[in-house]
Amino acid sequence: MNENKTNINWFPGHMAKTKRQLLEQASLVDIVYEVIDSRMPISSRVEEMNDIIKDKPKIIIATKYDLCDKSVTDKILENEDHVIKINLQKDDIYGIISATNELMEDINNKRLEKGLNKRSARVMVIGIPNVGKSTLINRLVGKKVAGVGNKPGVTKNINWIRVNKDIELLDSPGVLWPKFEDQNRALILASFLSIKEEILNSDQIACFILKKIFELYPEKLKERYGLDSLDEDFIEAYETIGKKRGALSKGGSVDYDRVSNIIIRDLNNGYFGDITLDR
Ligand SMILES: Nc1nc2c(ncn2[C@@H]2O[C@H](COP(=O)(O)OP(=O)(O)OP(=O)(O)O)[C@@H](O)[C@H]2O)c(=O)[nH]1
Ligand SMILES: [Mg+2]
Repeated sequence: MNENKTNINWFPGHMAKTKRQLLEQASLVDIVYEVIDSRMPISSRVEEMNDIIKDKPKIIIATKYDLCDKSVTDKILENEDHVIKINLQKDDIYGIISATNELMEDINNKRLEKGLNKRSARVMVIGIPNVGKSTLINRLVGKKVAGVGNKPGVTKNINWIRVNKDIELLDSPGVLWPKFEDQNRALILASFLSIKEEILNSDQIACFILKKIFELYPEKLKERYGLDSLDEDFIEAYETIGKKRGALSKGGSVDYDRVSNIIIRDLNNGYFGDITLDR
């Protein structure tokens, strides 16, 4: 692994600035939506969440529920308090709205007790890259929102957009780099494109995907690529997949780079079927 590249993840000034901004933004909201990916309901969690939001209520929005292994993901999330599992591309967002209203009612009751007026819920979205933050914001607002898609560390203004008469939303999400002390978590995150190839190369990621699927869902590997087993150095597997998928270089030999990309794409397009990589 290239050391310069590995450092991108831990650019301390950048990290500190992002976190400071997030702390500021979080101090303005009543409720936080923590967006996680249902296919990695442990690995995609925001580690510093409690530092950032203190004791504010939070709703976990587990996106891409359509692509995950439901029984595994349900089990992992069963002890969490407010969880909405959702396919953001199809499902209605009513569950998110009603969970928000419910939490806000408590907050407003406390305000009333203190002699303050009731007011709209102010919420913000926080999550690691590629979990569906922008999609969620667009769904809530009902149209494409300009501030959406900002990269971490970019200074932006605080803009509130109205979701409905009871809810206001911060227009840009808080993005945090995931932490990964262990290689397994880094590879799961990379498999689902939440950390980019700056940190791990596509061969490493693709071989990890093959290994994981063989371990957890061997029948899916057989179905997709006709593989019953995995050889230790993945060469036979790459040869089989490359030939099957026509990933050949000009000379007719298997193009390993292309095979790696096929494997990563197949996973992310849901072509192996429903998969959850965390246990
Ligand atoms: N199948 C499926 N795809 C989803 C779902 N939610 C989001 N996506 C897709 O996931 C990809 C990433 O979604 P984004 O909304 O761009 O994610 P993000 O968190 O804003 O990503 P960054 O801005 O890169 O941090 C897009 O291709 C979405 O269409 C879902 O519930 N199901
Ligand atoms: Mg985005």
